[in-house]
Amino acid sequence: MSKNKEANNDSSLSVSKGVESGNSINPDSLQNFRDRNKSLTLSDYVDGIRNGNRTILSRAITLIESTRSEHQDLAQEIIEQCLPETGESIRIGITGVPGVGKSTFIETMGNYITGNGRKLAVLAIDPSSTKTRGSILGDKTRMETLANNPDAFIRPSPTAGSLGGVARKTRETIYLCEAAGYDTIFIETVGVGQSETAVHSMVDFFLLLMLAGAGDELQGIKRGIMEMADTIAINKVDDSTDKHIQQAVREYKNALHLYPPSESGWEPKVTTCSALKGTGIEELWELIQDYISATNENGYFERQRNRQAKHWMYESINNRLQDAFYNDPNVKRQRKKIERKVLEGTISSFKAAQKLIDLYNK
Ligand SMILES: Nc1nc2c(ncn2[C@@H]2O[C@H](COP(=O)(O)OP(=O)(O)OP(=O)(O)O)[C@@H](O)[C@H]2O)c(=O)[nH]1
Ligand SMILES: [Mg+2]
Repeated sequence: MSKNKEANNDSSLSVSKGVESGNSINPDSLQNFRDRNKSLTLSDYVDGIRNGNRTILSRAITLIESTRSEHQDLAQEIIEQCLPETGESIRIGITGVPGVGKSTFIETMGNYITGNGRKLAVLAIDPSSTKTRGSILGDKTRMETLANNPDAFIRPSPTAGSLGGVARKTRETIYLCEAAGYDTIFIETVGVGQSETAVHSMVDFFLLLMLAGAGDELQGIKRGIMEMADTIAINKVDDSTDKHIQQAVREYKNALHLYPPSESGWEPKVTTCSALKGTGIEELWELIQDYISATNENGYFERQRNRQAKHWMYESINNRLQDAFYNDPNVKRQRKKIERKVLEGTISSFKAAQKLIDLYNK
């Protein structure tokens, strides 16, 4: 040390050197923060997704969900480029009335299969979320261990838009998750309305969770939903020696026999599980594997996927035309006025529709 500096140390203006401290910001979070905020190019998105970067995957899904047309266009480009990496997963729909245990089940099954080396993406179609905004957010806390599982990715349902719009976005999100390396996709929905039909048209296997000891009328499950089920799992069977359970299994089996045999050649099964205790989960997963191999062998798996792809082409057309129509400035300006005339009875519904469509076509 030079004499000068030594002398300086005695000055009241001297600055003590201090101890070198470690980096107080976790470099990973810093990278995350940068990923979250910098604007990304098309190839940033595609590379990020292919490398399984969750932050970039989330951002791409946000583009899918955006109503802005430049976001939509970019999202379509990303999906297009990711397409070669898609299709290799097993897509499973999970439904059941509120409180049956869907979230608990997904958490338990999700941790079980990721423990066996699978990578899981959990998506949701929640028709109620338009009103309550973020009801699945509560779900995310109910799926706490899964939310922190590095092999699982949970995405809440998009909250804005019609069921058709939300379903299309979920369908597109499946592609991105597959390209990001998720080989198992769970799509959760509440078993009360039409959203099951939308989910059914995007999954390979449809699982219906039910309870024992309550008639299906009581459980609010529509007949059509039971007919779509590849398996009914009776949840909350914490004690499998319970006699009532065997009775419930028989009843559900009988109910399923009333439907015509499915084109898949698969006879729908009835199983029991306890999502809380984790029993019956492994057996159910094996059942799903059996279904996948059986339908792969007889060609149904591929046939169904093709049919779904075609279905979603037409759904997308309807959906996009609808979006374009309602977002058209002329239509936006006149719609309420013309609607009022219909309510006043000064113009017929059909004439009103024609007027608006003419405005759109201008
Ligand atoms: N005893 C028992 N309770 C369970 C089981 N599975 C879920 N539950 C409980 O049932 C309640 C509802 O479970 P959720 O997983 O939130 O049900 P959900 O179907 O996701 O409900 P919504 O999100 O409202 O549609 C919770 O208190 C769970 O702890 C089970 O196997 N046994
Ligand atoms: Mg739930």
